[in-house]
Amino acid sequence: ENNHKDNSRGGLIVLEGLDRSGKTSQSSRLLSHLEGQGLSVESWRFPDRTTCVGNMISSYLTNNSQLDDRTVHLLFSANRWEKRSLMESKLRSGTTLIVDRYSYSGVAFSSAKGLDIDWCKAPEAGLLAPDLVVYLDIPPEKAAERGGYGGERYEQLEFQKKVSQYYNVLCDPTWKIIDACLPVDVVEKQLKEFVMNSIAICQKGKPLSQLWS
Ligand code: DGP
Ligand code: NA
Ligand code: NA
Repeated sequence: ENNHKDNSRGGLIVLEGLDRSGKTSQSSRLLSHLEGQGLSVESWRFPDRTTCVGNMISSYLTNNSQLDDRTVHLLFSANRWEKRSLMESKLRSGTTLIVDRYSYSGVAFSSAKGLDIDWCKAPEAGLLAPDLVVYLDIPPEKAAERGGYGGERYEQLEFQKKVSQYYNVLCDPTWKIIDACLPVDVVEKQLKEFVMNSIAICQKGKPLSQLWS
């Protein structure tokens, strides 16, 4: 197994990007690859629509309910908080988590509505910090061309343009950016390389840390 050291752990790998940037299909390719390497790995996504909070979020996203912008922001955050302890125990037990969207989506999507960015970051502080953030970079116009959007609340070009601007604000030099317009196999190859490096560092006992605190 991976437990060469007591403090060996799994990696917290986060994929971010606009809607239709390819995160979901890349996560599943990555999952198969890592499983094939014999690693303990799970694929997660936020929002996790299976919980009570997630149900409220899902109903909002599908336009089956209306919620105040700050209220929905806090629900998305609560949806990450309700998974925090499980996330920590999985990582400590050596399982790598590939997470499709995290706090950066939280901040980028809510700021794009006009909410103050620092107000948006505040409830995310203290969640586990990712070991790796990979941003699948796609121009909003290109994303919109990809077979159209599914019709959920945020899936509109003008809104996605604003989200992309806020991702730019959040992006720091530790993020790995992949051009999501490249062929899927090329994106997959680049992603694997970033992820394998990050997991190796976590296996050597990199301490867990907290986001924005
Ligand atoms: P997905 O299941 O990845 O398609 O996400 C659903 C939609 O919700 C998508 O448009 C991105 C958006 N979203 C994801 N996380 C958050 C969040 O924390 N806050 C807000 N406001 N929107 C989010
Ligand atoms: Na979506
Ligand atoms: Na998505």
